Amino acid sequence: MSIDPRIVKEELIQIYPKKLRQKRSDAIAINHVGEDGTVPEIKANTRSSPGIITQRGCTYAGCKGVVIGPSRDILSLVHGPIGCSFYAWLTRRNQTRTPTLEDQNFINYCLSTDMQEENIVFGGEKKLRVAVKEAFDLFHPKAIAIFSTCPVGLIGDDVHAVAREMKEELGINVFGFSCEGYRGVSQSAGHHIANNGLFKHIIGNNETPHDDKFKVNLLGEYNIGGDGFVLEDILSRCGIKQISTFSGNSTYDTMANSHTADLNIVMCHRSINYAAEMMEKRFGIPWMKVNFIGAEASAKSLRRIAEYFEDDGLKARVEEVIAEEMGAVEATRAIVKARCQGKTAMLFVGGSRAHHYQQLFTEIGMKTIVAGYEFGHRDDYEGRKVLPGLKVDADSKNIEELDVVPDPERYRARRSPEQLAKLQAMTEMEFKDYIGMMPEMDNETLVIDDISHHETERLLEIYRPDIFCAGIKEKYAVQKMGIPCKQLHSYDYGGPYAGFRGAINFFNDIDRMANMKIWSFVNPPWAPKKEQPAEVAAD
Ligand code: CFM
Repeated sequence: MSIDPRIVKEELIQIYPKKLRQKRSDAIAINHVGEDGTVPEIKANTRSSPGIITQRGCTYAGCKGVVIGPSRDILSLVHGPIGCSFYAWLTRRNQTRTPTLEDQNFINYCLSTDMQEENIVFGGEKKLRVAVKEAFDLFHPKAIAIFSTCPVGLIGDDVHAVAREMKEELGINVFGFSCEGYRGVSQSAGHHIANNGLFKHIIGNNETPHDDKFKVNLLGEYNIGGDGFVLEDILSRCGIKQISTFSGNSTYDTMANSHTADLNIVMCHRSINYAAEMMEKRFGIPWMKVNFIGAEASAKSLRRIAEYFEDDGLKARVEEVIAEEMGAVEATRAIVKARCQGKTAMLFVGGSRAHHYQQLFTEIGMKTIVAGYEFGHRDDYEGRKVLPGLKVDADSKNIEELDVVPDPERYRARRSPEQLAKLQAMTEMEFKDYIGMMPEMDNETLVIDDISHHETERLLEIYRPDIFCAGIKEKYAVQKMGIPCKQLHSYDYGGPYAGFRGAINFFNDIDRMANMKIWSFVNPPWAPKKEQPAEVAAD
C-alpha cells in the first residue's frame, strides 16, 4: 500500500486553527534525499504549542535525569518541591555496577530540599545549605550536584553561591546547575547546561596517567538496560581502554580523568556534542560519531576506531571480535528476518534513538515509514552542515555558551588536521560531524518533529504500522488502537539492545511483538464484529 505523504500531511494538520496549522506544517517534512545528500528543511527545537500533548520533558529532566544522574558517586540533590524529585526517582533505567564494597552508589536515593510555601516567600538558600550539609554528613560523597527546579529560578535563589560556599566549607566538590524546567523548550536545554557543568566542574580534575595504547571516552551512552555493559565488554575485548563514559556506569573520578583519552567516540550526538566539542578545543581530543545500535553498525564503528589508531594489531583484534559475535547474530537474524520482512515501523523517540534504531529494523527487513524526535535540533535531522545557518532564537540564548580556549599546559593535538582529513577521506569517518537522520531515510517517508497526540492517532489510523516505538506516555494509547508499542526509552524492562548481543535481543523482542496475533483481535464493543482469522477459529 503506498499512500501519498502529501495527503497524509494535510490530513494530520487540517483540524488545527490557522496559526497552529502553519507551525505544525513546518515541523512535518516529506523526506527527499538529493543527489548531493541535501534534505528538506524541518522546523525543530522550538516551543511546543499548548494543548498538543507533547512527548517532551523539561530542562531539569535533561540535566539531572539524563546527563548527570547516571554517574553513581556524584550525590544529586534537587532544590525544589518534592514532586520534582519524586517523579524523577528511578524512572530511567540507567544501570550501574559497584565493583568493590568501598564503591559508593547513590543512584537509588532521592534527595530533595522539599521546598515549602515559606521558602518560596522568604527564599530557600538557607534550607539548601542545611540540606547540603546533611547530605554530606550522611554519605560523605566526593561531589554533590545541586539541581534547580522551576520555582528556584522564579524566586532567584543563588544555587551557585551556596555551592561555592559549601565547597569551601566541606572540602569536596559542590556545584550547582541552573536547569529550571522552563529554562529551555525541552530537556535538550538541560543537556547543554549539564555539559557546561561537566566541563566547568569535573573534566580535567584527575590527572591519573594511563599507559594503554588506545584510550577512548564513550560519550552519550547512558547504560539504559545494560547497553553500556555490552559496549564495555566489546571495547575491552578489542584491547581498547575506556577511560570514561558520559555517563552510564561512570564515577566522578573517571569523568574527571577523561581528558587523558586520545579519542572521544560519540553515541548520542544530541545530549553530549557540546562536551565533545569543548574537549577538542581545550585538550585537542578529536571526536567521532559512532553507532553501536545494530550489528552491522557496531562492526563499522569498531573498524573506524581501529582505523583512527592506525594500528594493525588493533585492526586484527577488532576483526576477531566481530567474527566471534557475528555468527550468533546472523543465526537469529535469518530466522527473524524471514518473519518480519516487509513489516513497517514508526519511531518517535528523544533526540537520537529515532535514528539509530532504524538500523536494527533495516537489518531484519522492516521499513521505517515515519519517524521523528521529541527534542532533536535541525542538525540531528539534517546533519551538522546546517549549523552555520541556524538562527539563534531567544530560547537558545537563555543557555550559556562557554568560551573555550586551548589549555596552556594540557592541550595536545592528538592528530593534525591533515591526518584527520586523510582518515576521513579514506574511511568515511565522521570527525566532528553527524550526518543526521533524514539522509539515511527513504524518499517520501514522513519526518515529524515534536509530534502531537492528534497526529499520532491519525497516523496510526492511516498507516496501521506493525510496530510503533515511543515511550510510556504513548504506549497504552497506541496499544488500545490495536498496534503494539515498543518503548525505546526504557526498552520495556528488556534490553540490552546495543552491540551484537543487544541486536539479538532486539530482533527476538520485535519478532514477538510484531508477529503476535492478539493485536488483530482488539475489537471494542461499539465496533462491528471482526471475522477471526481461519486458523484461530479452527482451534
Ligand atoms: Fe540521547 Fe538518550 Fe536519546 Fe537523550 Fe532521553 Fe534516553 Fe531518549 Mo529517553 S540521551 S537523546 S534525553 S539517546 S532518556 S538514553 S531514551 S529521550 S532518544
